[in-house]
Amino acid sequence: MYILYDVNLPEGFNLRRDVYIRAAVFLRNLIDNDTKYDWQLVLPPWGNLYHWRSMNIGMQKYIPWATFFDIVSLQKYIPVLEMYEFMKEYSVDRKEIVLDRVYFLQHDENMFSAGKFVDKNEVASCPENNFPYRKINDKFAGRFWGYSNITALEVKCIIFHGTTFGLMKNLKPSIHRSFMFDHMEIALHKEYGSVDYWMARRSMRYNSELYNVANEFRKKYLNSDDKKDNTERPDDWTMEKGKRNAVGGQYLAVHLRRRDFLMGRKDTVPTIKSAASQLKKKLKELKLETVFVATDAKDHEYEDLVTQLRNYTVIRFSPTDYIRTKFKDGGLAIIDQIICSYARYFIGTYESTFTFRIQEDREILGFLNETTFNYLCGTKNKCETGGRWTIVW
Ligand SMILES: Nc1nc2c(ncn2[C@@H]2O[C@H](COP(=O)(O)OP(=O)(O)O)[C@@H](O)[C@H]2O)c(=O)[nH]1
Ligand SMILES: [Mg+2]
Repeated sequence: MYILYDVNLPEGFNLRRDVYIRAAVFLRNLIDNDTKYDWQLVLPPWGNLYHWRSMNIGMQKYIPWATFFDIVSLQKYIPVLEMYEFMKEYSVDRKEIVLDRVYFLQHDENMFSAGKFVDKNEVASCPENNFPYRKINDKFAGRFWGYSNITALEVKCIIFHGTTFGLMKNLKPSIHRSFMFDHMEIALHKEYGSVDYWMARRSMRYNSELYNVANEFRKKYLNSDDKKDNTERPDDWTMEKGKRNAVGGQYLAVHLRRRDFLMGRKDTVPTIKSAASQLKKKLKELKLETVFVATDAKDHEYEDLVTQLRNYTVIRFSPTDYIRTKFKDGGLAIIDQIICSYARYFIGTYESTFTFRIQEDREILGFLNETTFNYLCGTKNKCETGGRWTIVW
């Protein structure tokens, strides 16, 4: 039995990582509740993301999860397989893949306008606009992660509200073999921040080569290594234990989100000048000399920041062509995130899911909350404190 899913097209990398956790916990529950069938989750290949626009590094499409994540670690939480493996396993002639059933999830607009929410899973007519499926002969063609050889026998539109748990009633394993949920982001976490959530999150270890690149950089430019920083941990995440004594490398790390965040977020996203003065203040207070900057800023903005912080060592990760081509924009994002997660002190950007993922990694590594849940301030004098989603073991 296979579960597949896709996410609303405009969503970025780091929200998609959160949707994986929802899907993984869903699978975990399914497997625990039902021993009759073998359930597996098919990992939706990465591609065509709005932010991934580096040129000359080849196609950023159909990227398998192994490029970014450690599949063996994922498998210690639930059975997963890559799309290309599924395609080989599922189709008889190795050409055409016909999924049994697609559920196209939609929000209940009435609930949103009334502000009253109850669980719902109701078959409805399919939308006229923005509906990617169309019937050709006896099958449905659709987006299907960009694969033109995938179709479905049936597509059902569902008005959905509630947690992933509510999706279970749509599964009919005695009749069908494969189920795809489109717009999986509409289903909420079964229990956000629960032990299950954190197990799934901890199973998302990165591809070990990405750790190697990040660790080499830490050692070479930031004088940081796990032994000194008290951030050692077992290779196997299931052997990890909760702790709060991580020290981190002798640097402050900042995630400075720009680009689309500069629009309509003046209250929470600072100017470069303001960011520099906030960083200076913190560096002085913490008696640190070095800032690691993870950012999607344009070069001139970064140069501006470096100039304003001229009395400090300001550094960012600059990939070689080889690393850029091999790991692509997604891998570079993860390298930045790893380096931030090992810093003595971290300051993020309010409401950025990129920042959230760093905070989670720091929770797993065992840093004190005060060193993790910090945000740059925007033009508003009062700074946002944001939620503290602390780890549960
Ligand atoms: N390498 C790198 N990429 C970044 C950084 N900040 C943003 N990006 C890119 O921009 C995308 C941001 O989108 P998303 O993952 O949705 O996070 P959010 O929009 O900040 O919540 C990331 O996936 C990266 O591709 C950064 O500090 N370093
Ligand atoms: Mg985003």
